[in-house]
Amino acid sequence: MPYGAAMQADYLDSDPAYVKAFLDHCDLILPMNELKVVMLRPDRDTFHFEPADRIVDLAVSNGLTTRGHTHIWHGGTPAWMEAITDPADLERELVRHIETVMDHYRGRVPSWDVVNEVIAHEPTPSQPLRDSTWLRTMGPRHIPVAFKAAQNADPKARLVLNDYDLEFKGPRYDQRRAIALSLVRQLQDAGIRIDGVGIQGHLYAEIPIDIEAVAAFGEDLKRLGVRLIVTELDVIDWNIPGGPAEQDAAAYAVVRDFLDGVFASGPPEAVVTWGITDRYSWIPDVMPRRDGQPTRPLPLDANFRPKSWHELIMQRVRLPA
Ligand code: 9MR
Repeated sequence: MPYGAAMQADYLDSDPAYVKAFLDHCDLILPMNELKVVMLRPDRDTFHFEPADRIVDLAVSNGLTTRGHTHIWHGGTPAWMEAITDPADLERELVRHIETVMDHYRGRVPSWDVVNEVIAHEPTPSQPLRDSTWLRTMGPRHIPVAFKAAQNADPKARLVLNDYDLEFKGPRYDQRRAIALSLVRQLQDAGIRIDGVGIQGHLYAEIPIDIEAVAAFGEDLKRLGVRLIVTELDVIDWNIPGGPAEQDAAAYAVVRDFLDGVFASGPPEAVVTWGITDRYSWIPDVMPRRDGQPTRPLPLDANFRPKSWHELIMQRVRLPA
């Protein structure tokens, strides 16, 4: 099973040690931002493939695998696309986008996050889905339309529904897991293929994992023929008092519990971390530490030294199924 990490094209030229870290440690490298619609499509007529191509080519030429992230995301839709108000027009553009991008990468990108974060942040029975331009303009059918287009565009690609907050304890998380399962069933009932559910794994060092619930979620998916995949693992440590030793110990414990839950139903399709080194991460920008000290979200520290939870991932992915 591959261990992989998300890479940012921004640092390819400026930081040779960054590229080396991926080549030293990864079986899979995926573009973190470069395949988002907002990055690929500055305007309706342009497909700007170069930055994503650099990462995909780096992976493929080194014999590694890759993944695509992502066709539909409320946080990655360009303004010109959000401005489309006619449902048929938006649907045509969505299908054209998916066909063009998957055609470009056919045979090189074998797994895609077709939709990302379509479950409402705090779902209610009447509002299970994310309030986005997609939902407002096309309704819930933006999800099957996207999967169907992806299936047609590259019949061999693995198609994944990706989301966050699927691993913690409590009714809100139970509900989010239930909605993910229900989306899988709805696609299958409509005769549309879905191969995986991505559990992003943006963990909080102080929030306990519901190991049993994650295990049951994996079993439920398995019964539907769908596999879990860890897509964006990292650890938010802003509430952990102390220094690097305390941060890393807390991170180790939460990653261990998370992997215990995920692996309970069998090996996931892959384990992917959202970056590889503490040198570059979204977490200090969005959730910096209260004491102003550096965050330690990723498996390699800022000097590329592996932490104990990097070793833990390696043990799990190398274990015979
Ligand atoms: O880590 C990504 C950051 O570099 C980007 O600026 C941001 C906006 O495109 O997206 C971040 O990645 C997100 C991912 O695409 C979806 N799940 C949440 C991730 C962290 O915000």
